[in-house]
Amino acid sequence: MARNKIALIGAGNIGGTLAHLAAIEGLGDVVLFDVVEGMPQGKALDLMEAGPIQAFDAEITGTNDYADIAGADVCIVTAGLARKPGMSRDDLLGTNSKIMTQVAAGIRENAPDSFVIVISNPLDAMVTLCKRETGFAKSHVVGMAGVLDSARYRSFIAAELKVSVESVQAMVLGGHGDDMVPIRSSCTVGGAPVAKFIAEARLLEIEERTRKAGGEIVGLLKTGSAFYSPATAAIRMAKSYLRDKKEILPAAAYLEGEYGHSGFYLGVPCRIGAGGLEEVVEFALTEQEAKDLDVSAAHVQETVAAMDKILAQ
Ligand code: TXD
Repeated sequence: MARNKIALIGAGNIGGTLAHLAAIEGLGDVVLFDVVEGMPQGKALDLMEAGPIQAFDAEITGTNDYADIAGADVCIVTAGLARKPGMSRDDLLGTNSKIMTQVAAGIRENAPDSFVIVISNPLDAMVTLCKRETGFAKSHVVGMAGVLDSARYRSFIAAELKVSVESVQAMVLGGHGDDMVPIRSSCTVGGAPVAKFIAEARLLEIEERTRKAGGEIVGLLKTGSAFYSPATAAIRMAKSYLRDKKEILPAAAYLEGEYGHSGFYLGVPCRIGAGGLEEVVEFALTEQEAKDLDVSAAHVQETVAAMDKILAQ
């Protein structure tokens, strides 16, 4: 049985980390694509040479030619600019929407049956554009943000309580922006509601830190944004697809009435299996959480409208 093929569109900080994680996890052969001559090829060679040490046999190649992603089972898109200190994710809209249009054409023409996971920011607008430009079904184009944002929420709570991260379950929904929505009502520690362990004021501080966690790292790195945790999050989603795990993971999905919204992408609980996004899972939110989700959705719609204006120029 042939190995799966994973195409990484963008071989920068996240792309290189994705390639390494995919090889270690044995997800399949990996093709790194980038527009920078030599860079994807160099990273692929470097990773291949790690194979004997880590005992992975994945074929890892680098290319500047979309034809080399032919037949990919999964495409993970990180192509685009990353934030610098002082920049919002929306500041990347102009440049990255033009890049995403090219990327979507490359995927449409060479990997028409692939499951596409978009990472590029501003995430919710970029994944909306990717679906539009590929013409793929909503089941096969999703955005990675919620798994990362939820992991941030979980890690802060675990650190606060000095418990295993595996004992903290939580979801962050909505757009991948400063108005993302940590869903406290379904956040548990050892199966019990988090509010039984952490006071309201401290929980509010943790939830605010979760919303701003991306910017916190950009401020520290100064030359770019987070890449280990975003890559790890996307690999979790790819694994649920490739191994038909049917995990329920927070991800940006194209809504058609779920959570009261339609016609754009928003971070919601998704069942991801061999059918791609198999189901948007709806569960009751508190009144405040539902209101916050609507605010976040409105911001996503504004960003998509701004993107459409730029693309129409
Ligand atoms: O949770 C999330 N979704 C976010 C996403 C988490 C962290 C980072 N987020 C965004 O991912 C970030 O704001 C960027 O928009 C992307 C990629 O971040 P990364 O840190 O990997 O950026 P790099 O290191 O600059 O890599 C981007 C690569 C770089 O090598 C460019 O040469 C390449 O993209 N690039 C292209 N590849 C293909 N096609 C085109 N046109 C192209 N233009 C640039």
